[in-house]
Amino acid sequence: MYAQLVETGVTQVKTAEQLSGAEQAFQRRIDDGIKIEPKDFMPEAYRKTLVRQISQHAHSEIVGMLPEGNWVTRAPSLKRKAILLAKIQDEGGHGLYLYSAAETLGVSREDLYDDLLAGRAKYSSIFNYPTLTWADIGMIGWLVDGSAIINQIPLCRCSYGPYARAMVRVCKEESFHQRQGYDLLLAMCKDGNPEQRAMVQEAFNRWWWPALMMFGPSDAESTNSTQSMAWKIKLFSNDDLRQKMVDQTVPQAEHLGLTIPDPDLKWNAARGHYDFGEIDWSEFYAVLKGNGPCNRERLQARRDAHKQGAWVREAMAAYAEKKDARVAA
Ligand code: BYC
Repeated sequence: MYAQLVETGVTQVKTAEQLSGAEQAFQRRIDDGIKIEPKDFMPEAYRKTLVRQISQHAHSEIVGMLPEGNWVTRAPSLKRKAILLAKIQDEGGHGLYLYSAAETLGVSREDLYDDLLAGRAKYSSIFNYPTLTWADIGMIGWLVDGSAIINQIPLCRCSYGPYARAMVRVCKEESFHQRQGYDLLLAMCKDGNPEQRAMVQEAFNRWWWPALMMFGPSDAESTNSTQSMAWKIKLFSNDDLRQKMVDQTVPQAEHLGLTIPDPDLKWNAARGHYDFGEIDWSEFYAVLKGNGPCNRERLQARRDAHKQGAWVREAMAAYAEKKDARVAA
């Protein structure tokens, strides 16, 4: 992760009196639950915040294909290979819907993608971790797609129409992704041998904490949350969604017979939630700065793919030009 290119210009949330007439009317529409569409008035900072979040989200989908792609040739059966291929294709599709949603805000896909390749744009921290064993593929489905669903279901109701609508299909597909991951782990844990169960526990130990980091910094450190929540780009805070993930996942881990790698995890009857240990935020910020285990490898893989795919883009552009010329003639 590197410094983010897009400066949204938001330093603090404006009070009602500081808003212009148009901004007040805009905020009223948001408060009334009316969706904002591309041609509607929107404050520049709202537009930039959406470009930032949607493009980071799109980049995450595209970079997120890499850790799983690593196992396509080594999937243990034809059935698992077909499932994995379908899932990875879905992630590519999500990236494309999201770049399209970002384009409705007046930016170009090429510019956004150049920002990714140049290391100027962020993508989710989680994709900078390696997939060392087949159990890691299960962990991505169960924990990473599981977290993604918790984060993205509320986005189906966010204030910007094109983003909200893109999220509906994305969430349906993420649900299949989560289930295939859990199914794979169930097969290893229930029908597998002791080595396979140990492989799942070892993968769980590596993925648990990075999955919790996906939800972003704690609310106290989340620079964008207050304004994004006022604009209903975000409907829940990072910590609230993280808590939801822990509460939902602990019983699922117990069903698999796994031990949560957190000695401080315990049910708090008074709160009606699990308490859990402190996240190592120094690791999170190191990954954001580009120093995670696979940051350099991930960007290099995207750069190489872009270079190797140049002929396809050129061929398609030449074909489109030829077709246009034929129509004009
Ligand atoms: N990784 O103020 P905050 C998938 C940054 S794809 C990296 O709380 P915000 C899948 C944040 O950008 C899943 N950076 O930010 C795909 C900000 O920096 P900037 C991707 C992170 O935006 C393939 C700074 O930290 N999901 O599921 O209000 C295969 C301060 O944070 C992270 C989405 O993108 C992170 N984890 O909230 C399988 C969902 N967290 O930009 C699966 C849409 C924070 O100011 N995005 N940062 O320089 C969101 O919901 C929000 O952007 C976030 C962060 C909750 C992630």
